[in-house]
Amino acid sequence: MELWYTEFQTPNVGITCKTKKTYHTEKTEFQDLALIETEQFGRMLVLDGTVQTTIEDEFVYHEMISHVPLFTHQNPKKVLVIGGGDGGAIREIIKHPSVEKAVLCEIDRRVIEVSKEYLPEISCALNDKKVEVLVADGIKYVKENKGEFDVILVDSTDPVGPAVGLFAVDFYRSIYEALKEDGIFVAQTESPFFHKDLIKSVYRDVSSIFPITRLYTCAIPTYPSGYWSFTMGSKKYDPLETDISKIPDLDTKYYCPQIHKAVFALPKFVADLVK
Ligand code: AAT
Repeated sequence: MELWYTEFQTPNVGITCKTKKTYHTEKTEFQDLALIETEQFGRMLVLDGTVQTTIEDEFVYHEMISHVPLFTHQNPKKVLVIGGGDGGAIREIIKHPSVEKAVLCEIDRRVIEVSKEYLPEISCALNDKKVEVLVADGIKYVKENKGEFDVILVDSTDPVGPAVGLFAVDFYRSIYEALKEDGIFVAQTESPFFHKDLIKSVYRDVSSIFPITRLYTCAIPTYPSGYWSFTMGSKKYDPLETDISKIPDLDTKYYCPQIHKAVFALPKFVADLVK
C-alpha cells in the first residue's frame, strides 16, 4: 500500500510526498503535530498540515536564518531564537565561537520533545551548556527582556495561530528594544511567489523601526514554491558591507562567504516588492 502526504500550500497548490512510515501524531496544546518518514526528504516534522523541516533540506533554512545575521554582526555573544523548537537554528548558532549564550523560546513543549526523539541530527545542540531552552510565548518574552541580545532570530510558523503576533509591527518594536544598541534581527518571511503582501508589509513595518532593512532569499524545496525569504532589521551593521574575507570557514552546506552577499541580489520581481 502506498501512502502519500499532501500539504495544501495555497487553496490552489500543494506539495505531495510518498511516505514510508508515520512515527508520531498528536494534538498538542497549540497545534496538530506529525512526524513522518518520506521517501524523498527523509523524516519530516509537520505542524497543522504544514512542513516545518525535513532531514534532507533543513540545512538551507537553518544555515541561512543563522549565519547571515551572525556574520553581519561579527561578534555576537548572546542570541535569541523565537520558535524553532526543532533546534536547527540553535545548532548553527553554536558553531560561532563568539557565542556565549543562546536562548530558545518555543511556545510548544511538544515540538522540542518530539524533535529530540525523532530528529537528533537537528536537535543535537539543545543540550549544549551554552543553550537555555524556555517554553514560553516569544511575544511575551521579548517584551520582558530589554537591551539583552546581539541577535534575535524569529524562526516561526506561518502567520496563523500562535504565530500571528510574530508578524505584527508591535512585535518588531519589542524586538528592537530587546536588542543591544548594535543588534540585528532576522525573521523568516515566507515565499516571494505566494506571499507578496506579507513580504511587503513586514518590510514596511521593519523599515519604520530599524535604520537598516534588508531582504534575502534562498531555495528550500519543501516550503511553498521552493523559494523563501528572510527579512533583516539591523541597528548598525549592513550585511552588504560585511568584509567577507574575514568570515572563517564553518561546517556548512549552503552558506559560504560569497552567498552572504549574493543572497541580497534580488530578482526584479522580488526587489519590486520592497522598493
Ligand atoms: N526550524 C524550522 C521550523 C519552524 S517551527 C516554528 C515554531 O514556532 C513552531 O515550533 C511553533 O510552535 C513556534 N511558535 C509559533 N508561535 C510562537 C510564539 N508565539 N512563541 C514561540 N514560538 C512560537 C519554522 C517553519 C517555517 C514554516 C514555513 N512554511
